[in-house]
Amino acid sequence: MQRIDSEDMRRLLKLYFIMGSVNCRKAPLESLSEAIEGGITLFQYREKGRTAFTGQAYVELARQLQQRCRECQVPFIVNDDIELAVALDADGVHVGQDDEPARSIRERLGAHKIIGVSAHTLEEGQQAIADGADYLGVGPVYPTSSKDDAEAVQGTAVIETLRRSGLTIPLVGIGGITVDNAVPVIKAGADGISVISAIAGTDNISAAVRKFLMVI
Ligand code: TZP
Ligand code: MG
Repeated sequence: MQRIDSEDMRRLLKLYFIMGSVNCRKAPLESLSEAIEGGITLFQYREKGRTAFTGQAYVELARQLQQRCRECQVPFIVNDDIELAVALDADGVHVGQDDEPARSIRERLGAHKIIGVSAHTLEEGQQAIADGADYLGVGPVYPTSSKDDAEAVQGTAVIETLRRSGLTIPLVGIGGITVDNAVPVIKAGADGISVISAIAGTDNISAAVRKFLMVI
């Protein structure tokens, strides 16, 4: 199978929902189901934080969420954990700068899986592209409380720098994005936005997703 086409990747990045049990107000499966009903285009399982599930519970939740994604044809991406992605035959992985490079992940996953890499500078973006990343996650655009070890807030500057430098790779903005501040991220050159709390932390998840889709 072939590597994902970049226009298909761009479409998937439009509204990329990221979540783990720690981020949810209601049951994770319910939260995901509502987000899918609202129209998210991609999902990432990111089970991190002080009270995150581990062991069997961690794997079991991944399976449940993946199953729901499969039923609804929303690709299922795993954060960081390449072993889990392989074991579940997930649609892809997302890794940070401290994780294994995209090049060796590609060797393990094969050409057809989606590989996303977090980039905070032009150099990191260029390296990820050279290593074969399918998309970049760029941020934090705005202040966020969903990532303990988040880098400095960068506004839309890094996204603009990447685009001005001629990088055309599919790219998503992340960090503190809400319905009210999403538009500048797209205007800066992102193909979509990644959101945790402004979706998982609301009471009416499907309504929040629909509002995001309307503004972007
Ligand atoms: N990487 C950079 S910021 C961030 C991650 C995972 C957290 C985004 O969460 P939120 O709640 O949408 O700010
Ligand atoms: Mg990581």
